[in-house]
Amino acid sequence: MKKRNLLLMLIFLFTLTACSTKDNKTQDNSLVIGFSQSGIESSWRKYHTQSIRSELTEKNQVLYRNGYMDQDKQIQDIRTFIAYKVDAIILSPLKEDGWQTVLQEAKKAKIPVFVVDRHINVSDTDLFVTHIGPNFKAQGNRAGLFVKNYFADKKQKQINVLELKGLENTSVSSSRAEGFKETIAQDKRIKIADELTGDFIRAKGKEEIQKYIKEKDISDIDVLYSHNDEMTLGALEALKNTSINPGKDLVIVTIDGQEEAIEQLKKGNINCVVENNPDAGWFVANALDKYFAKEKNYTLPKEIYMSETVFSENNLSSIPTRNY
Ligand code: GZL
Repeated sequence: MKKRNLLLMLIFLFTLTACSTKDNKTQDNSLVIGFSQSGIESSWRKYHTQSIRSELTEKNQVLYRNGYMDQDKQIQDIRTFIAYKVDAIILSPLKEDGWQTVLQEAKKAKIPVFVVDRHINVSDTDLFVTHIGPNFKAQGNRAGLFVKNYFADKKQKQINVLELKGLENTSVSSSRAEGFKETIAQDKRIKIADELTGDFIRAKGKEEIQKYIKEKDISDIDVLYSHNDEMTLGALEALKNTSINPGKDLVIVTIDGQEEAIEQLKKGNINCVVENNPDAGWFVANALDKYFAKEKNYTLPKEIYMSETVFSENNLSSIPTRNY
């Protein structure tokens, strides 16, 4: 009889300990999170990183890895997170393709993946919990709408656009191009005369415009549509050595909303800045909370869009401080 009571006591004590350990984890709520960022190519990107890291670090341990615009390094970083058995992975992908295999490894390890900023192209959307970021196509639409409205009351027979695109094979570049094209099609005079690629990098944007000035006649161009402020600021540097008056002879439309671009907008050298909100921290922390709360009958939406607007001479006085 005594042995039986002893065994029952041991089982009871073990159960108590197991529950209390589990409860501690639940009460503590803190997670170990792997955060793979694509790079540090723009002030926008640096703020995006800081917003997510500072918000998540309040309650969790964050293992941050900078991919330095190298997808192979990002994939290696994700494998490190899997080996470390993190509770969740935040992926800010450089490119759209090439994630299927490593995300299948994360799924096999039962580690949820949250995609932020640019999107990924995978056959099985169960490989990530949700995508949190801007609506890049809408940003392209807004840029196109500014151009359409700018020329609406002008008699010009043809309006030539030079498009300075971001990094190829990324959802952001293809969607910003698609949205812009869709909206300018409403005015048959507006045509994309030429396309350059600046990889979202200031120096490359400057180099591409310098080359264009040498090889073609930039005075034939009415609009520069640039996929991000860094490349636009590089283009403005290149235009300094020409007789072109940016913002007057050449309408300039850019995306992001960096402080430096707003300063050029206020000087009249840029005509329109489409906001691209980098402040993703709260959205990411909220999505993690909801996911791990495992509330009955609640699943996160596959897309969580961030709010953003457009800045031009019409609302110069109400542009919030940019912080990036
Ligand atoms: C879009 C983001 C882009 C920014 C650029 O949200 O991926 O990458 O527009 C950055 O500044 O390089």
